[in-house]
Order: sequence, then C-alpha cells, then structure tokens
Amino acid sequence: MNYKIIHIQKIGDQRGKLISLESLKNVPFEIRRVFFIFDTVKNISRGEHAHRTSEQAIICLNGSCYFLLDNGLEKAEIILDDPQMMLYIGKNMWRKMYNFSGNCILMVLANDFYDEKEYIRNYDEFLMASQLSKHETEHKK
Ligand code: T46
Repeated sequence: MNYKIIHIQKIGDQRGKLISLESLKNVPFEIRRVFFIFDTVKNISRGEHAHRTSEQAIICLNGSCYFLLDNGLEKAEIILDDPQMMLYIGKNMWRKMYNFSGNCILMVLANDFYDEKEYIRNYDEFLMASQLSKHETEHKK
C-alpha cells in the first residue's frame, strides 16, 4: 500500500506548541501546493478519487476525520486526530474522507500544482489503472 504515517516532532514550551514542516526533511517531497479543507459536514464524505501522479501529505489540524485508502487490492482505514500525525499518500491510491468531527480542519500538502487531468474519479477506471501499473512494475523486474 502506497501510504505511510509520519510522526512529526513538535516544539513545545510553556507558551504552547509549534510544528514545522520542511520539504524533503519531514515532508517526503518538494511542496508545490497547500490547501485546506474545512466547514465539512459530518455525514458527507469527500475524496473518492485517486491521483495518477501526485503525492500528498495530510495533517488534521483540528478535530478528526477517517480516511479509507485502497490500492485496488487492499484497503486500510486511518483515523487522523492528531496534528503530529502526517498521512503520506502516494500516487494511484483511492482515498475517501468521511466521519468528519465538528470543526475538522485538514491541511493537505501536495508535490504538484492542481491539475484535474491527473485525477481518476471513476472507481472502475482506477481499478483498471492500478492493474496496469502493477503489471508494468512486474514486467520491469
Ligand atoms: C485529495 C483530497 C485529500 C481546485 O481548484 N484546486 C485545488 O488545489 C483543489 C485540491 C481542488 N480544486 C477544486 C476542484 C473541485 O472543483 O475544488 C473543488 C473541490 O475539489 P475535490 O472535490 O477534489 O475535493 P476533495 O475534498 O474531494 O479532495 C481534495 C483534493 O482535491 C484531492 O487532491 O486528495 O482532498
């Protein structure tokens, strides 16, 4: 599965806490874009797509949210509920975000600019693409 949880160190003192994110240090790629998701609705899911090329690192800054990750063969459920927890998702991974708590704020770092053409929003197309990339990887071995 092309994802991992990265634990981010915090810097804390009596005034509060601080977290710093740096390209190719604690974030495993060069950051080209940052976006936020907020004002979410508890029973309405988001996502339900994969990316052909882009990678993302996601932190839940406030509240919590569930992620369902799927590589076409296996599925995993992750709960993001801690700003020190960064979810890295590589390319060709179907994701769905759901079960948002009140005041959930997701910050998403991406390694590329927004390009709707690199989204796969149809699950059958995703399954075909994931089979194809698995076949190509095996062929290269
Ligand atoms: C992802 C998950 C975690 C833009 O114009 N620029 C942008 O940078 C982004 C991210 C989106 N948009 C537009 C595209 C849609 O018309 O904003 C609208 C909502 O995007 P979407 O329905 O894709 O949002 P989510 O929450 O389903 O997914 C987003 C990201 O798009 C996606 O890359 O992995 O968050």
